[in-house]
Amino acid sequence: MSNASLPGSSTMSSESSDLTFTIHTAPFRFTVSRRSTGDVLLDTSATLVFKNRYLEVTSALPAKGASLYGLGEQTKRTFRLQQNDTFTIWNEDLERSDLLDINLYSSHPFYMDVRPGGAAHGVLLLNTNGMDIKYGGSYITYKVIGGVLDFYFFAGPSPLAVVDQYTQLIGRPAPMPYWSFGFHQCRYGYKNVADLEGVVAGYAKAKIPLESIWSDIDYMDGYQDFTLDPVNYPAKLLRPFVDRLHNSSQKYVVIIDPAIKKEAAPPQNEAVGLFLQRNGTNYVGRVWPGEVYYPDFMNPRTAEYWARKISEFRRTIPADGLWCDMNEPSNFKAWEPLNEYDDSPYRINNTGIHRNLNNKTVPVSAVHFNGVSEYDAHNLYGLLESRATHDALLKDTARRPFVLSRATFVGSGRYTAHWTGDNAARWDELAHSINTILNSGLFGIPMMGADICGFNGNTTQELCSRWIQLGAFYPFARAHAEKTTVRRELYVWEPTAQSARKALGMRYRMLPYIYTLMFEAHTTGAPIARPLFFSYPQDADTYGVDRQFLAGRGAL
Ligand code: MIG
Repeated sequence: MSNASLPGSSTMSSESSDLTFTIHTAPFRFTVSRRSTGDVLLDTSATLVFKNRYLEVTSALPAKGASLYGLGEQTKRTFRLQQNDTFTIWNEDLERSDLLDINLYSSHPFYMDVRPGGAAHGVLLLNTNGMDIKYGGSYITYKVIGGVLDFYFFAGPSPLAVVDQYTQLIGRPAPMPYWSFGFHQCRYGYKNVADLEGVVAGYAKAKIPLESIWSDIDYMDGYQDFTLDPVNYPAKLLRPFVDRLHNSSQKYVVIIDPAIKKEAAPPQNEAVGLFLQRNGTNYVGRVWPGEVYYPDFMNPRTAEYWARKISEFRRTIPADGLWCDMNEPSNFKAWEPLNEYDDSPYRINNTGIHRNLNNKTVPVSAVHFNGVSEYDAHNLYGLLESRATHDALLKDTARRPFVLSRATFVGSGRYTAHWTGDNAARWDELAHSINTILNSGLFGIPMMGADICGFNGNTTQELCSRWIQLGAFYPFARAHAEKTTVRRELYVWEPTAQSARKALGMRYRMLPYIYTLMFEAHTTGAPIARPLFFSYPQDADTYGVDRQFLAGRGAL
């Protein structure tokens, strides 16, 4: 460290770093600058508030010429941040992801800033609490409802160097198995094993490659994890079906929701500490199976319980991957009577209308292992479930796990793939999917996709044809749909089938390349789907491009 003191300020920097940190005493503020260019990357001169449960910091940005990307998760009109864009960071199950600029399932208080000439840096506020962030063009403001101001700066200076440095800190993306880069078909509402068989046969007949078929909550008995519907999905039919899939080198993925039906929880004496607590007992919420407890994945014993349940289930149905839904965590129960711990002094803009933090989730007054409050840990729920699920699969199969999680946080990429959630079958959604997917790459979760053909609403032949032409180049390529909508397997319309054969044919020819990109992602953090400026950082014309993207360095 060198420490050059000016009157009223002191500057710190390590010899090897291009960044310097300066504390100014009168008035108090701190700045972070890039030594080689003199650029100021953060300057807290405008506002700095540090109180219990309320932190506010504003940093000046150059009035012109900084291009920012990241922050979220939310659906956005453009990939590059626009002046006056706002972000709320709070994991939320809105039941739809097609509304613009509203907090969704995941939390990533990380952005990348690219300056004219191409020098890029990254900024992470490593804080799990809810927050509002405003990008004002010439400034960025954080209003955070807890924790501390734990900022990390990644000096780049290339965009690839930024994600390399970022994933060194938060964990490298999990190496996904080769099969998971094939095409996946899912649908909420597949009726029974015969329905699944028909879909697999439909793909074979249409000569469209199908790597895996998925089951949504339909396979369960009363929507309970680790059970099978005895009428429509009995083991005596489902197991031979999965065996036949495996014999033809195809895979089977099932959904699991975190919440466990009260009656199915281990007896009280074994269950102590396994579930979230409130007022000294297990908190009871409501999700698909009825009244439920929420596993507390902060407790190492809960991870053991989870691994045991997964392993037991896999003895009956050897599922190849697991899909973790509803892990914001979602809760259908109306708000509890609120106590002082169920609110915050400043109301973040939850769901776009400043809803209470408890909206559609576990009350934030609930308590985890070691007394950690849900108020502080809420945004970690999906990350911790992903870790437990990943580790359970690894232990049970001794193979690279495939996990898909709806809720994510900083570092989730180490365990899981991700998707954009409940999108809509609309043209604007086709476009917006690119923004969310490129963001996920910045967040260290490169295995990312959107529901091809759209989830909510009735799709059309034309939209579905175009969507597979784009979706064939998503890192994670899965078609999925809501149960009340028209069937949209890619063979349903012949023109769509033609598009699918062509686009997926190209994807399959590129699989060795895509798989190499996965290796690069795992070793250096480089996204699989990349913005153009990753390959052309000096070319300012690429900074606003979000209707095109690159697979790796060179395939547009
Ligand atoms: O309350 O399992 O985002 O993909 O099909 C809805 C049913 C629960 C939400 C997921 C969606 C899934 C659906 N789930």
